This record gives sequence, C-alpha cells and structure tokens, in this order.
Amino acid sequence: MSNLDPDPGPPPVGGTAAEKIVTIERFLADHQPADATGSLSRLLDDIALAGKLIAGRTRRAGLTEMLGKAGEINPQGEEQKLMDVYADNVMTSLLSGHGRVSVIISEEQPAPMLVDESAPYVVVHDPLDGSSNIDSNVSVGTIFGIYRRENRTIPPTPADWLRPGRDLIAAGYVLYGTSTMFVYSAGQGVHAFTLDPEVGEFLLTWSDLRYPAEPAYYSLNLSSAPQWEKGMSRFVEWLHRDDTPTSTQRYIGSAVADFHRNLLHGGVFGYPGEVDRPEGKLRLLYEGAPLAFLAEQAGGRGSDGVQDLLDIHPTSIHQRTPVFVGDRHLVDRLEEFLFGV
Ligand code: AFP
Repeated sequence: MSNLDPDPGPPPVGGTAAEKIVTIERFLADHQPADATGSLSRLLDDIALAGKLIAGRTRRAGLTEMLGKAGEINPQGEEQKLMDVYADNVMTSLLSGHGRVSVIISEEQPAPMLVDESAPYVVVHDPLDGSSNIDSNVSVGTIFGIYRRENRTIPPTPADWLRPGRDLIAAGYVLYGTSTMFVYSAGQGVHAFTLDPEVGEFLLTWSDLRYPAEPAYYSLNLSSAPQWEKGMSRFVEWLHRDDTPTSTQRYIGSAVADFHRNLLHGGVFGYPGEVDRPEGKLRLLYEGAPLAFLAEQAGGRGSDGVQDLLDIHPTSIHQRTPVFVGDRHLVDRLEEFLFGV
C-alpha cells in the first residue's frame, strides 16, 4: 500500500494514518531534536536504503538463483542462505565508511566488526531473519538496533555493545512481505513506512502505532509445546478459555512478520525456552531487545518470562533468550503463568 493511493484506508489499529505524502528522509529530518547533528537520521536512512536493496533482491531471488544455500555455517551453527550473505554484505557496506558507525554486530558474523574507532554509533542487526522461509516465498525481515557510544575518546570496547536494550536509542525492522515496510522508533513512538516501488521511496503510512486494546492473536510454535515448561501450556489453555479475547493462534515462523501482524492487530509473539534448550532460539542483542524496544514504544512490552527483555545485560553477542513481545497485558499474564502466581 502506498499513501499515493487516493484512499489508503484507515489504519487497522491505534496509530495515525498518513494524510500527506511524507518520505522517510523528510520525516526523519522533521522529527529529530532541534540540536541534533542529523547523524542518527542519516544512519536510519542508510538502513532504509539497505532495506530497499535487500527487498529488490529478495523479490527477484527465484530469478537470480539466490534461493540456495551459501554452503557456510553461521555463528549460530545454522546454514547460511545466499540471501543471508547478500543482506549481510549490503548492511556492512551501507553502515561503513560514513563516519557514523564504529562497530557492527551481525548475526552472520562471529565477532564484532570494527568499522571506525571514533564514530558515535554501534549497530546490532540480523540482516535477514526468517531466511529459512525464503524458498517458500514467506515474508522475512531485517532487524536492527542502534546504541550511542558513551566514550569516544577511547577505542570501542565490549562495554559499547554488551548493553541492555534500555540503552538503545533506536530500533526497527524492514519487513519484506507483500509490500516492503520500514518500521522504526527512535524513542518517540513507532512509525511505519511503505516502499512505493514505482518511485523507490519509503512513504509514511502510519505514525505513532499503538497496540490495539483488544489483542487478536497469539503466535507460538505449538508443535514445541511438549518441550515447554508447564506454565506455558497453562497460558495457552487460558488463552483458549471462552472469557479470554485472544484465542486465535497465528504463527508464520518468521519473527518480524509475526511481530508486525501482532503490532497491527494486537497480540503476543513468543519463542519460549525448552527443557533441552532453556535459553530458547532467538538472540537477545539483535532480535529480542530491538523488538522489545519497539513493543514498549507501542504501549506493549517484552519479557524473557522472568524479567523485562530490555533489562537483561548481555554477556556475549550471540546470546540467546526466551522472547515474549507484544500486548502488555498478555506478556504480564504469561509471566504470572510461568511463575505460578
Ligand atoms: P531462520 O532465520 O533460520 O529462518 O529462523 C527464524 C527464526 O529465528 C525466527 O524468525 C522465527 O520466529 C523462529 O526462528 C521460528 O523457529 P521455529 O521454526 O522453531 O518455530
């Protein structure tokens, strides 16, 4: 959908539908603090450009033989897809060389990449989350988070990136779905832009997205239920009760797409810990924390089942964590079930 359409229709949720044509560049410039240098806006714009390039290649993946495996194993022990490698290269290229980013942490790289010792920002990202779905034409996404370095007089140290999500100054994702959307927050609400492929611009679609009061969905991989703690199953039983509004399960298996749908229509997305894998599957730094930051900015929250995801202090860059993000009341309730309150 583009806001060039004569009637883009009402937003499905809390949030303001764009009434004028506003490019992402213009929106970022208009929404930065008066005393800002503009470097964060330009960094977000760089990521939006990466999103356009990845979207273009994803769309043509079947034609350009990008659907296959790259033959390498990433730091998570997962097989890399050709598109993972392409998306990672695009992100690295666009984040380097402008004096804005000092260190890049990528799901696809075993160690932090030092780009520019004196630059102000650290970017954490998963260049193409859900890539195992690409072969079957299912939505995938790029997730990112941005930290500001506190001390630029010394070279970057792990203290610059092993930081809780509370320190994020911005986070977002690009969703490659039926349309391409750039959704971000720099701490003042969540804003969504749709790529108009005809003009090649991300145009404002909704500003200040909020979770709707009545959540519609829960998104959990129920086939893993036998491996979950008992509290998780009690939570799902509670969701199915007649007096609980959220009884419909929808699960894509692509975190950005599941999160995005639930942001628009209300609900919770989760990947719990399992008996043999209590830490779960998703990564704290570049999946859990950025999504929790967005959820909180939209009136929701993120938890690992015990504590707020944004309060967890990472000890390694590829650390995994159980993730529950979405509607605030559902996440609160889930914590109660998990801990038998
Ligand atoms: P891939 O990037 O390997 O496709 O994994 C996607 C993902 O990390 C996340 O996007 C999904 O929510 C989750 O895994 C799905 O995992 P299950 O298939 O185990 O439900």
